[in-house]
Amino acid sequence: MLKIHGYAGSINVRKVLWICEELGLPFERIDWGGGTRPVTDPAFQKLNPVGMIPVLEDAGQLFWESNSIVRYLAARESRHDLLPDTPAERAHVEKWMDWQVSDFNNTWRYAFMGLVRKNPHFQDEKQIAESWDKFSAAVRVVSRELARTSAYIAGRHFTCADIVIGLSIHRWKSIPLKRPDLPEIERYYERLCEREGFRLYGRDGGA
Ligand SMILES: N[C@@H](CCC(=O)N[C@@H](CS)C(=O)NCC(=O)O)C(=O)O
Repeated sequence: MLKIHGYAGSINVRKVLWICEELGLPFERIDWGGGTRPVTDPAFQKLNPVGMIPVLEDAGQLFWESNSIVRYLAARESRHDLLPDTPAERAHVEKWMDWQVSDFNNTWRYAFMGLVRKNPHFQDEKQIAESWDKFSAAVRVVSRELARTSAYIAGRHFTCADIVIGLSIHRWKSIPLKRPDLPEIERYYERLCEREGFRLYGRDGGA
């Protein structure tokens, strides 16, 4: 059976939990990080040299980086609907995944740590406001793309990219600040709520 290392509240662990639900793959989850067992433990460092969760263990092989794990599992199950096998179609899915884990991810850190995690090191009001503005600007990018596709981030069908973008949208909605009115985002969120994986691990799986 697959082993997923990482505490269940982590947004990056929840990507892996959600794709397992989409694929119908059973797994065992093992707590690391987030106040459970520290990722600095030498036993964890053996699982991932960069010391981050999630880590996926599959028949003795170790995989890390959440978006890579999502792609690996979709490819392992030959789910070309979730991860297309033609280069151009696949790149259209992957570009959103790469943007999520790099640029989009970097917008919210300060506001999320300060307002949701209530970390005392992230309480500067100006920096919270700057982070929130950047986060909302990135969500507007998603909103404009959804207006173009009328459905999902990479086109008419649900793909791996919606797992990582969907979790990011949930995070945006978890920030206790007044949000701009973005009907495309609300419709997308409702569409994602139709999926068991999002209901279990995206929407309700924590902030
Ligand atoms: N780029 C990495 C980022 C992973 C990451 O930031 N993981 C966080 C949890 S969301 C972590 O390992 N935190 C250490 C801890 O919780 O102790 C990925 O997508 O897998």
